[in-house]
Amino acid sequence: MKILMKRELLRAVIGLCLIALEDGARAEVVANGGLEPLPGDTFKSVMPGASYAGWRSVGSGDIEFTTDQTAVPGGFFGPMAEGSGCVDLNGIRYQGAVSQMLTNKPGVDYAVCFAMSGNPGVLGTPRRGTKTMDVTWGGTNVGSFVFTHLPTDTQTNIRWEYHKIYVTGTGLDEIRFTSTSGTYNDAGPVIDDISVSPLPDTYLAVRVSQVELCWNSLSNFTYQLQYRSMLTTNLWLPFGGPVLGIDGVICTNDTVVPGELQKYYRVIRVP
Ligand SMILES: [Ca+2]
Repeated sequence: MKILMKRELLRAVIGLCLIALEDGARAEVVANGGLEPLPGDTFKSVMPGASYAGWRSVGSGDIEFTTDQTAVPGGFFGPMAEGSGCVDLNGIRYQGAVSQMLTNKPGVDYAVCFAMSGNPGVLGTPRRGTKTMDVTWGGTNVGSFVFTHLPTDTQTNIRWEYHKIYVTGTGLDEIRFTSTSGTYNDAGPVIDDISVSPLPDTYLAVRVSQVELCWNSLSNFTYQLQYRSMLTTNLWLPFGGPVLGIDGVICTNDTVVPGELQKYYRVIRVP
């Protein structure tokens, strides 16, 4: 029951991110945003300056691709926010960073969405101090993020928090996730499920939702408003009932239904 509740919560948190991204056409701007290791690897330490699985290790310390097949005291590391792998930005030598050059469309706004957690440390040697991380886009800091541990956090009970930031493409931009967490050499902020999706263009639509139909009338006469359209096979049909003239202008309204075919009106005097 407890596991089920955790999964439900995770699904709800993931849902928040996906709903927001449904606005934009989802495109794979980022490669291996799921931070999955290469086939055959269940764990991979990547030294500064080295590249691995689409990402480059660019911090002062190494980073670790960790998976749900990475054995830790008490079981396996996880669960992941997505797939079976994630990255701990503090490998073994304090703050690391990962980066990727992203080809994008200049001037287009993008939503960057990712899941963040923290490595709570090996069972019996907790490292539950707050984990912090900066995200840069094209070298500019676009967000600083904090993950606060609960006393119950363990490496077999990873909790994820989703974040979303907005950036603008210049054609080719570096995205970088940098640990600013220096409390522990080997337990830093953990990231997973990175997506970069274009936002839809903002547009303005002008629509007429109603027309006003007015005609001049004389008392002692009765008038009948009529309409026709493709739906009436172009036959004139009454619009409302007969109306007595008032020696003045009579007006009424008709609703214009979105997508409705062209509609014609006329008014006739009835005996
Ligand atoms: Ca993953």
